[in-house]
Amino acid sequence: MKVLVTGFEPFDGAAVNSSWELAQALSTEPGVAAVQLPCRFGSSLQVLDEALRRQRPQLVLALGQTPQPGALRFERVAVNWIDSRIPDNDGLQPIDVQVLPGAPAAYFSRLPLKRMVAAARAAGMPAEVSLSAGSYVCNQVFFGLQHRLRRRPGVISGFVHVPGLGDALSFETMLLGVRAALAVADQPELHAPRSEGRIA
Ligand code: PCA
Repeated sequence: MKVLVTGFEPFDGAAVNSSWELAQALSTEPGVAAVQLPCRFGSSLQVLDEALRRQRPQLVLALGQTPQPGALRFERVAVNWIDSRIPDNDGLQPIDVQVLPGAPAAYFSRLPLKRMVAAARAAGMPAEVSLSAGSYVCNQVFFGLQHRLRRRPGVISGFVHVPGLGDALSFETMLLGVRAALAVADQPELHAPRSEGRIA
């Protein structure tokens, strides 16, 4: 399976971005390509598009760094909304605008999140499903990724936020967790028994 893993360049004055360090480490495995995305509203999706065209991946795992410590956050939802808390690396700070005007309000991840969370935990890395990827460049990329792949249901794609390297967790532990999660990303979601019921 051809896999594309993306990570971001450092932002907000930092020297490194853990998401890019992890993406590079994952790309030593066969079939996995790593691409660095700019933390810039004006060019992140262009660079992502180029990577999708070049690699034609069957699975895309986009990574970004979160200030929230302690766990991998497997993002459930990408929203069509940007509301920047800080300027991006071009000094732009868009407030209350859509990622893609006219596109749907939100997309879900296509990753088997619960299976991946379980795999990361089994590898010793705390992990959880998250219901918000924020409203900054990570969410822009996540939304753009899901929108671009919306008519290609065979491609599995989604976004995971990872803690920074200053976190108490070692890089090795994070890498083991993300690697274990990636290894099950093409498998079906874990469903609790009787979870198929409908509401209303
Ligand atoms: N984290 C930021 C953007 C780039 C990154 O690594 C975010 O969470 O939006």
